[in-house]
Amino acid sequence: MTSTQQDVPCREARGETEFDAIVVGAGFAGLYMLHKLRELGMKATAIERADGVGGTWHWNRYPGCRCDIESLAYSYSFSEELQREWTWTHRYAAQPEILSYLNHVADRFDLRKDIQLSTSVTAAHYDDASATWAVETDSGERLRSRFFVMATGCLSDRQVPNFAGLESFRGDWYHTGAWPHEGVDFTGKRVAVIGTGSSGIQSIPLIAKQAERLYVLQRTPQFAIPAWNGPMDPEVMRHTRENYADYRQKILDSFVAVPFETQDHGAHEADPQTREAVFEAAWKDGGYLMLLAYPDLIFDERSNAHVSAFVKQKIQARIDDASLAEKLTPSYPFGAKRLCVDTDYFETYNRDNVTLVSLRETPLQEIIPGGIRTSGGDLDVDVIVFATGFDAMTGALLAVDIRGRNGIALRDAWAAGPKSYLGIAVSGFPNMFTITGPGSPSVLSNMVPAIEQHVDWLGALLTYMRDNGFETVEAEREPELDWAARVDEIASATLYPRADSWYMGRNVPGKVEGFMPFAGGTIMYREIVEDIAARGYSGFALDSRTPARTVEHATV
Ligand code: FAD
Ligand code: N01
Repeated sequence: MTSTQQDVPCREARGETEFDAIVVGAGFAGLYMLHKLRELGMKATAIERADGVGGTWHWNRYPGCRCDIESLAYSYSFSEELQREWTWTHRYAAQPEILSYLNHVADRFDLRKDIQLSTSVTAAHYDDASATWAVETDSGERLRSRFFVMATGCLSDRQVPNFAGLESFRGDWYHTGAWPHEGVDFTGKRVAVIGTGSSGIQSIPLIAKQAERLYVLQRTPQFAIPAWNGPMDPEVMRHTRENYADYRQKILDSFVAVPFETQDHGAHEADPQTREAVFEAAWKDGGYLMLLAYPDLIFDERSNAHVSAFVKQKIQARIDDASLAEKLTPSYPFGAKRLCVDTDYFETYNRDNVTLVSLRETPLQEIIPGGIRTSGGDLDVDVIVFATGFDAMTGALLAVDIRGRNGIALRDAWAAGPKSYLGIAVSGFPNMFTITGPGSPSVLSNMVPAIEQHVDWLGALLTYMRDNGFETVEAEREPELDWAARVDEIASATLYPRADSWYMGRNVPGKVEGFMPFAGGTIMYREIVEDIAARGYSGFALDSRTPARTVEHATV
């Protein structure tokens, strides 16, 4: 048995059904949350649907999958030993390397013995009398805990569009977010990739190299910046390792938790030559940070027009055929959809075996046994790859039947869109927490520091409760509504609402629209939540009532 396999029987079989805390998910968030709860002396368990730890990095094994935040920054900071002993081999590590890192974390901190794999949490109901959560899984287990933490991921509820006829398809189909562990051999195959977001853009160049023919079905063109990925410079690795404290401080001091120095004025204020030089330097550096070349690019229409024009011209220069280049050029504000980071994406369209199918011109009508029918004709294919994304931020939370005080369902509480205090807690749902939930910076920042910040903040809250004899904590309604209004207000000062993005919930038919993350940046967010903590967790109701229950294991 390898260290990645499950080596413990289920909790119920071991007679363990009562916990101080149950964590759902074993990705970056679930693993660190479990570790933190253990540090606090709690009896905790994590429950994970997958048959291994790693979350995103367990599920997304498509060709080309890698991070788009540099690995030195996209990694945990909570353990000095961990960051000193790990060596990243590339500027942007590929999925297998990030997965090995997370497996290493699970082993190094001996987390596996408290992780139940291959198990989905299906329901969690709060019982007011005992102030506990009753948690059910798809294996029929019934567990109980005082605290309930959803670490289920912002991008884990994958979406296969409801195309007519998919069941009739004779070939194979895959979603990038549930890629077979053994890989897929496209040699000699005619392949269609539907979707040109980050997953499509990473996988398309590699699939094109292997497949006999590739059709890319594009609904919306995307902005992508080259990664210029390459092996990690050993000197950079060594220097960072020896100065991690400084490096992590730069992360804390940055707007999106990635070390970067931006300009001190807006792009539209700069003279054209300087602006061009700044954009050129950001382009040469590559990646997501292009969006931060000036601080106002996502806030100011004029500045955004400058960067959009610059990047569009760069995109067009990468494609030989001018009319094809036009079809591949986005028309919404730069960065308003999640910016993609690519390796050879646009050049792929210069290959003879690649055809772009614009679904705006020739809409997809149905899947047929031999392929895909569009209004422009049939595409004969052997394999369909759905790079069609996720029901982001709320999908995995609402997939569980969560009921709070008085049986209120989270699905009902959020019927008009998610309302959450700080993206961490929801009124009516005591002792329940969401790591990087809607209303926190989460997906607008480097996610690993965002996760660590939430887990650390929760660790401090739980310690405060223990020290002051509080049994329950619950977000109050008014502060929650005020926070939601603030999230909306900041979002409306940005250009994000101008694109049909998953940030806005517009990628899922029928989903309530609204900008979900907190767009004020990680520095402002951290200051707010730390201030709230310093004021005795204002906006939270803390209750010291001893509930009518037998607490066998509770140590907080
Ligand atoms: P996840 O890693 O999604 O883990 C959640 C886990 O919860 C999953 O394993 C899931 O199976 C489990 N789960 C969900 N519901 C249930 C249930 N009901 N019962 C049991 N288990 C459940 N972010 C960045 O900042 N930088 C990047 O470069 C980056 N690259 C990405 C690349 C890809 C392909 C994708 C899809 C996302 C990327 N992200 C990136 C975002 C990424 O999701 C986060 O960085 C991070 O990995 C999230 O960790 P998590 O633990 O919060 O969630
Ligand atoms: O998903 P997406 P993703 N018919 O939603 C199209 C992170 N990530 O998996 O734009 C036809 O971005 C859809 O079209 P449109 C990152 O945060 C990071 O690619 O909605 N097309 C779009 O083109 C990212 O943002 C990396 O018009 C349909 C595509 O499918 C997030 O995860 C790598 C359709 C979906 O793009 C999600 O990325 C991967 C339909 N019915 C993921 N429905 C890194 O690089 C959807 N589409 C680190």
